[in-house]
Amino acid sequence: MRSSVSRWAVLALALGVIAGCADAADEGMPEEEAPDAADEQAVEEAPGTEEETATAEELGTEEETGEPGPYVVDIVSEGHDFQLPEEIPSGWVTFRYHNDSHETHFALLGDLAEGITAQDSREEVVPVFQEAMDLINDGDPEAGFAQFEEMPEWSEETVYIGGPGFVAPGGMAETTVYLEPGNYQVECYVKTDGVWHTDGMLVDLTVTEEESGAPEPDADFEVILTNEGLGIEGDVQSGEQTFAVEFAEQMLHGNALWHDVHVARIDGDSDLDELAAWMNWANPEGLEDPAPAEFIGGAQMMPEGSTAYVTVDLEPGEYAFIAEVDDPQDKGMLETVTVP
Ligand SMILES: [Cu+2]
Repeated sequence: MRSSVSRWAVLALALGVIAGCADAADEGMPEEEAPDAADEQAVEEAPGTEEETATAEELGTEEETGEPGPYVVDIVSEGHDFQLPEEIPSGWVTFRYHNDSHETHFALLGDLAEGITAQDSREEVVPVFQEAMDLINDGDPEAGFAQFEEMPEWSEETVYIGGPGFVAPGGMAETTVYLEPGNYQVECYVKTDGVWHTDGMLVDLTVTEEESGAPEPDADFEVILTNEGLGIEGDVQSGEQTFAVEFAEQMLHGNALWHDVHVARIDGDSDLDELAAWMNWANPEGLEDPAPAEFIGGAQMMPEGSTAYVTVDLEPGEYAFIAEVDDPQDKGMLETVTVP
């Protein structure tokens, strides 16, 4: 679960936010930390350091051109676990998240305050969320949200840096982000029987000073996220598609999170209201496995000014692009697309 960020800095807000006054949101944004210029940085510094960066798997260079290819880090889950390297390079990194389990998961990256580890999150953050969720499930959301006063101060400094979105059992989600060196955690806070998956899915990941050497990916279309909603620009075709996710604006929502985007296959029988309600963890049925749709990935929340790239394999059909926020439909954060 989200240990953090400024969402707890403005925690005093949470009750009010949940009650519907969502304004003070941006006070909490760590804009200074937002990797605004992330797009430009990697491209220049990428002299083929690939051979040296042997800590994780990667795709080879494109031999014909001599240009560096993506730096791929595979993450595997077989249950409530994350199997991944302990260290990866900084710069553009492509995560391929293989969900070999029987539940829906995601892999959210959080850049932790100095000296903080996933163990600190397990000891000081997870219990707060679990107590809160238990109270919400017992019908006392007010007492549940009051729990967040117990969040440790360091959690306010956690900066969420995206990562693979929701992915159905047996699926693979691919997301590319630009990472600064630091001590990160990777987490999934989907719930099973009201218990967060952070019981096992909260692990450390060190991002080293070494550069991945990978270029910024090219995009086939774009998803623009603003505080007014989610917009898709360009044509969405079938086959393998990479879309850029531009976090043009960012804000704190009623579920105390920033917006993001996930992609789910839908059909005529899909209940979009049910899907929308599922996107809010603060609902007892929200984020509770199984998901009401087949998710195929997405881009987890990032600071304003960031860009992520998501690669999906689209068969012709209907898809929902949706944010993990409260009331995504009312916020213009649910768009449906027909892929020809
Ligand atoms: Cu999970």
